[in-house]
Amino acid sequence: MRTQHIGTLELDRSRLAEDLEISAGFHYSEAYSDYLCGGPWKSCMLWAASGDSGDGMVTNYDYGKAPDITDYGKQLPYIWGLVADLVDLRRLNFARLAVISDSVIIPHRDLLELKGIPSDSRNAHRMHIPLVTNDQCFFSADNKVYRMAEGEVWFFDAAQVHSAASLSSTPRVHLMLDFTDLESDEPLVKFPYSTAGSIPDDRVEKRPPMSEQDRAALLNLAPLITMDNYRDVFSIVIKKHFRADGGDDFVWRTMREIAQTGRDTAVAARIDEMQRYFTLERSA
Ligand code: YCP
Ligand code: CO
Repeated sequence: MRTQHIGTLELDRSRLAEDLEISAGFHYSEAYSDYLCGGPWKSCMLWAASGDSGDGMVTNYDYGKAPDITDYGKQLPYIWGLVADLVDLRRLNFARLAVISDSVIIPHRDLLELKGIPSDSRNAHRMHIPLVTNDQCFFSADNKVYRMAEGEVWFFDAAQVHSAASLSSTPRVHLMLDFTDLESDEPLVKFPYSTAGSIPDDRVEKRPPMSEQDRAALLNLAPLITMDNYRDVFSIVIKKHFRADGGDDFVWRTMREIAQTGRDTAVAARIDEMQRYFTLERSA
């Protein structure tokens, strides 16, 4: 399903705040933090196989067991109620809180590591519902940078190369829901929606074109890039992508160019290897 906004929930701010305060005491997994440059990707399972919150790596759950609410989910009556009222729980594999601040996500595709899981039980559709966000939180795909607002329900195409950023110290909290494939025409969501949409124009950031000066300045990192700092360079390049339009595939293209122009061939090899891992193949 294409990334699109399909509806909006009216959030009860005070009940949400109560749940979020409870969730502050949870143990969050930092699985997948290698996808980020900056702060970690913190997640907490509210619904997962056998109701076991597990370690947060979706490849480490037993897909033969029915998913159920976890002890964390049970402690968040308001947030869990939002999920239970909204979606078809029979197809819900995972519901997680996903929290990031001061961080950017390396452009990647998800679901690549799930090919070994039977097609009727693996994650195939994702939804995002921002619970707490701010104007420095972004997503990107297809060289579009866009924002989701609090309470909005989005279908999210995780099979497409995407990136995200939370460019302030205020934590961004999203509900992230993963569903199995659709066997029938039965709707995933209990309100009327169509899947014919796309990212609304008014959510797309109007970024200025990348200046020649900025491009040159980024390429001037080539003599500096080493195995010690290539993730810092990644962070600079990804942040630049969220602020200015450098064209299609800007992040990977620029990282490859910086690495290949640099002195250390090991760095160029690492960037190639990362691009394969994050966007092409990732065996379980
Ligand atoms: C995301 N994808 O795009 C997540 C982050 C890894 C998987 C963690 O938000
Ligand atoms: Co992702």
